[in-house]
Order: sequence, then C-alpha cells, then structure tokens
Amino acid sequence: MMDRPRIIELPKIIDRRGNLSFVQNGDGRLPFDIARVFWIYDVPAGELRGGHAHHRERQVLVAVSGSVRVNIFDGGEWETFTLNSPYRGLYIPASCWRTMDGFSSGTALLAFSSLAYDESDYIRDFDKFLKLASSR
Ligand code: T46
Repeated sequence: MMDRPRIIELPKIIDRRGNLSFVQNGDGRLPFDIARVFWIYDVPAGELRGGHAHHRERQVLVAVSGSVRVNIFDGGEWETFTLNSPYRGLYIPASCWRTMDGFSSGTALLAFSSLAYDESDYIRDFDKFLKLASSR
C-alpha cells in the first residue's frame, strides 16, 4: 500500500461493561513500532493546533473521546479526516503538513509516534515545507 494518510481500524472488544480497544507493536496494524505516546486535551473551543510537518516521524492519531478534524497536506493536495471514534486511527506518514481544528468539548486526542520527541524533526515554516515538498 502507498504511504498515504489513511484510517486504520483498531480492535474493538465489545463488552456489556464497556468497550475496549488497543494497539500493540508487532501485530501488523500500525505501520511502525511505537516509540512515544502523547495526548492532547482541554482544547478551548475554536482553537487550532498543529501547523507543521515532520521530516521522519510517523503517527497514528485516535480521538479516544470527542471529535476533531485533522487536515493533511502532502504538498499536492489537502485531505480532511474527522476523527470521532475510539476504534479508528488516522495514520499520518512523514512529510505531511497537518493542522487540527474543530475540537469538540472534552476531546482527547491520543497520538502514537514512531520516534522519540525531537524538535529538529519538525518543519514549522510552511514555505520551507513547500520547498521541501516540491524538491521530492
Ligand atoms: C503533531 C500533532 C498531531 C514535547 O515536549 N514532547 C512531545 O512529545 C510533544 C508532542 C510536544 N512537546 C512540546 C513541544 C512544544 O513546546 O509540547 C509543546 C507543544 O507542542 P506542539 O505545539 O507541537 O503541539 P501540537 O498540538 O501543535 O502538535 C502535536 C505534536 O507536537 C506534533 O508532532 O503532529 O500534535
């Protein structure tokens, strides 16, 4: 499969006590081994996050509660994904600009990352991103 942004279906264990989903390294669902997990929450209404790309980092984002829009630009076209399901992840390959908006109240956005945090992996300047994308 081409390395494109895409939705990954995660396991959902349905139980009368409540449902459970999971990811684990090596089961083939995530296209990378998880090096780091972070989460975004308490986002005020109308706030925008992201606004950068990564040189190497790949991610899977899961809205474990609430709803959020993730807008992805690969240098050619924009794609928008609405995440509102705790058993669906959005895979974001490296070299994709992303912004997140439309956070509903109480949204918790969980991120599985292929790399440890490294600020030098970020491209935070859109013009620089466009130049890099056009040279690929
Ligand atoms: C991404 C989107 C989806 C750390 O110190 N460690 C970490 O693991 C992370 C993720 C961030 N930080 C620091 C860096 C900044 O000083 O936390 C601060 C806020 O990070 P940032 O402005 O990059 O947050 P977002 O929500 O714009 O972006 C985050 C991730 O940073 C980014 O990789 O793709 O979520």
